[in-house]
Amino acid sequence: MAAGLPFRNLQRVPGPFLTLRTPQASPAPTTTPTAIPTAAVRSQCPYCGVGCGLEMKPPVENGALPSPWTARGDRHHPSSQGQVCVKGATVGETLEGNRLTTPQFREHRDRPFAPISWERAFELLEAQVRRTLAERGPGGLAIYGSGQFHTEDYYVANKLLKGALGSNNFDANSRLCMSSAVSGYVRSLGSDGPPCCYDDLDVADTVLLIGTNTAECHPVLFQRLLKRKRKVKEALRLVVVDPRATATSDAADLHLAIRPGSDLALLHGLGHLLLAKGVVDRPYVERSTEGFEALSDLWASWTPEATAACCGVAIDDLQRLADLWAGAGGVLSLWSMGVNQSVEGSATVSGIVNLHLVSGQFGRPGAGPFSLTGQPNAMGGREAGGLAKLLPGYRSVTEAPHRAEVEAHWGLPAGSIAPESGLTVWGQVEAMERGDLGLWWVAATNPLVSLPWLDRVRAAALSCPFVVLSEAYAGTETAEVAHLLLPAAQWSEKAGVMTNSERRVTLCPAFRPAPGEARPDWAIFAELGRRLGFAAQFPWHSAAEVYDEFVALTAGRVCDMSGLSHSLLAAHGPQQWPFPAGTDPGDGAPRLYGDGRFPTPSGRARLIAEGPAGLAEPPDEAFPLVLTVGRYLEQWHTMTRTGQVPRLLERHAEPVLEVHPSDAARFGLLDGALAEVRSRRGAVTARVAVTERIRAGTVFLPMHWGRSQENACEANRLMHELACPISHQPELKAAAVTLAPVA
Ligand SMILES: Nc1nc2c(c(=O)[nH]1)N[C@H]1C(S)=C(S)[C@@H](COP(=O)(O)OP(=O)(O)OC[C@H]3O[C@@H](n4cnc5c(=O)[nH]c(N)nc54)[C@H](O)[C@@H]3O)O[C@H]1N2
Ligand SMILES: Nc1nc2c(c(=O)[nH]1)N[C@H]1C(S)=C(S)[C@@H](COP(=O)(O)OP(=O)(O)OC[C@H]3O[C@@H](n4cnc5c(=O)[nH]c(N)nc54)[C@H](O)[C@@H]3O)O[C@H]1N2
Ligand code: SF4
Ligand SMILES: [Mo]
Repeated sequence: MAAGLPFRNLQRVPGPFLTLRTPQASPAPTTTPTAIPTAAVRSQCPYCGVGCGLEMKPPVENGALPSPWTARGDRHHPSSQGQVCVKGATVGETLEGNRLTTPQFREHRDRPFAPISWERAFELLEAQVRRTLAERGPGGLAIYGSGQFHTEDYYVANKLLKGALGSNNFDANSRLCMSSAVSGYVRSLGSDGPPCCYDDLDVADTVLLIGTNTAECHPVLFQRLLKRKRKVKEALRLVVVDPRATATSDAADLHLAIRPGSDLALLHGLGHLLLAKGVVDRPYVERSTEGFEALSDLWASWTPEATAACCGVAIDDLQRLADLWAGAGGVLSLWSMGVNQSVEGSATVSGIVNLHLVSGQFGRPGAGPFSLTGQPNAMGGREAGGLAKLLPGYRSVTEAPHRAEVEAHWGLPAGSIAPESGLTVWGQVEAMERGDLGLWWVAATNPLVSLPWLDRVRAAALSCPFVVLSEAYAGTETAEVAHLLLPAAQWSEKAGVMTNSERRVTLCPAFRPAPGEARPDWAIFAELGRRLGFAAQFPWHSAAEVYDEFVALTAGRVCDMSGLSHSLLAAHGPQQWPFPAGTDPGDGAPRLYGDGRFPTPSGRARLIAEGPAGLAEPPDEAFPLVLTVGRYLEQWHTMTRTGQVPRLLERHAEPVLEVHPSDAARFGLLDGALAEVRSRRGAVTARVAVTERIRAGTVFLPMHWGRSQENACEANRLMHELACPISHQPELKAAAVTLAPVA
């Protein structure tokens, strides 16, 4: 083993950490259970950020093959009250098939993988980390993780990379998903953390659903709204803003089919009309906000005429929207990727928050700006510091006091954590192109389907000297570019904690054995940490111990969870944060900022006045249409799990390109025939559905079918990488394309 680590940042890291020490004996690597429980087990659904409670029933042996674990809604889970959708209900059928069961390695990408031992896998990892540090320094290491990690996985990965190894190049697929919501909340309110809760859905009287197909992507929340609406139609008004008609807009009182990328203009235009109606909570604005003057000047310029022209909607519809907002006792805004995945995502999130603050629709039941998180633990990732600029407890690597607090907690010398933001995932791709990365470690995400501009990502990854993939399943698209595959124990096989959209934390217990030699992600990161000489930093024997260390670091922060532990969650069920030490079970806060005080230097929320700039790649003569990419109810992302359940493929057996009749006529396309969709970056072929449900000039593809699927249609070969300059979230909802019939 190499005796020293010649290249750790010599100025920054004094003392013993310059030399990596001899490997230490390791605690048992996994927490997977040996005995299968006989009674039902409670957990959180591992799919979307609604975070429904599931009750998992063990297999029954009836002579033949044992049945899979079966799932049903957990009536005791406060977030979902017994409800589930088709994905949650079928999760038991996805757990066994097609799993990765041993580490595998190949030296060259043109060779097949060969199974290796964990011992050998760690030798390879350790050697590559040491080589990279020696040749390129900490900046040559990068990890790309996922909102499907448990909080413990996130915490340990970040401690390893940002703490022990001195590289902030940890990013997660939340970059593609929630980072505009994070930066929007931080800029407007001073901190991340959605201020609302699901009970607000039961008391709001107008709900604005902007850039979200809630019916398909957060179905249990949508059913909760529909149930109320069915009882008393007038009790609840739904407004949907989406360039497509969707299952969500089908239930709406008002659907604004805006031009893609024009949301910010719409919000400012709504502000204009609210000002004109005098819907301004003056005392609140004066006491609790700053920046009103600049915002009202900006709103003044967004007349109904200007707004309608920019958004491509009728002035009457704008007026109706303003009337609904003005007349409502409680307005709740829900949003998701149609807002976040935009070059002006952060400004648009703040645009939503602005309207709530100014009109007094904030901080009380049934009112507020409520970001719907995508993944089951996107929230936990934010809490644990799972983006390139973050540290645990909603801290930032660029704040010296934050670094010092975390270094002290981690038992690392001052200066161990680098003071600059690390590489975002697209920054990691560009770093590979430049030859700057010696190790790209992808875990719990499938970027060879989900990142934009896939041909470029593939070439970049293939040029990287060492790509590691921690995966639960075999044969994913990203495995094609990897050297080393690490089999991951997944949800149900490892204990861990997830936080859902309403800040509710649920313990997900381990109740099935992991297949083969699969290990929990956190245990893999911790083992490597010990082998690199950081035995004191990675000492845990269980996820519960990891969690205890993490929550202690949140004390006094907005996301204070210092009163939580695995044992408390096991005994008392899911809890909402803030939950400081000493909080009684059930006494977490349903809402934030009800007192009108905000964690900004002035204690006031900031009204952000930024005008819209439009799409990064607007349509033009050569590429006259806007392609938007989204989801189907029955499929989860890149289909590694849901693609295994035949029932889930019934409604959409293949991806379908939605085209408006006028565009179909213009490009000579017939319903049911094949079309080529071409952008500046590549082309794919898809089956056409001619439908009035999409706005003319816009076409839609689902994101799910990557190139390993039978009906492959890699939508993201077409997408560009241009991103919001504040959140660095790419504009995954819009690229300019053209169409042609395929013979
Ligand atoms: N069934 C299912 N549910 C899921 C997931 C899944 O894969 N499958 N994934 C989860 C994850 S990680 C996420 S992030 C969420 C995503 O949840 P959503 O954001 O609701 O889902 P999408 O289909 O990506 O996009 C939502 C809508 O944005 C619209 N849109 C496109 N461009 C614009 C625009 O410029 N403005 C506006 N206002 N709307 C626009 C699209 O037409 C689409 O209907 O879903 C979560 N839930
Ligand atoms: N054009 C376009 N592109 C998009 C989007 C869009 O709307 N439009 N949406 C974006 C968004 S919001 C998201 S969230 C991403 C999602 O994109 P991805 O994150 O790439 O999608 P998943 O299929 O969920 O990938 C998760 C992987 O982790 C594996 N896995 C599951 N559990 C575990 C575990 O415990 N440990 C490990 N190591 N592996 C595990 C699964 O098998 C799967 O391969 O896509 C983004 N891409
Ligand atoms: S709504 Fe989301 S969390 Fe609930 S069961 Fe469906 S996929 Fe799971
Ligand atoms: Mo997402």
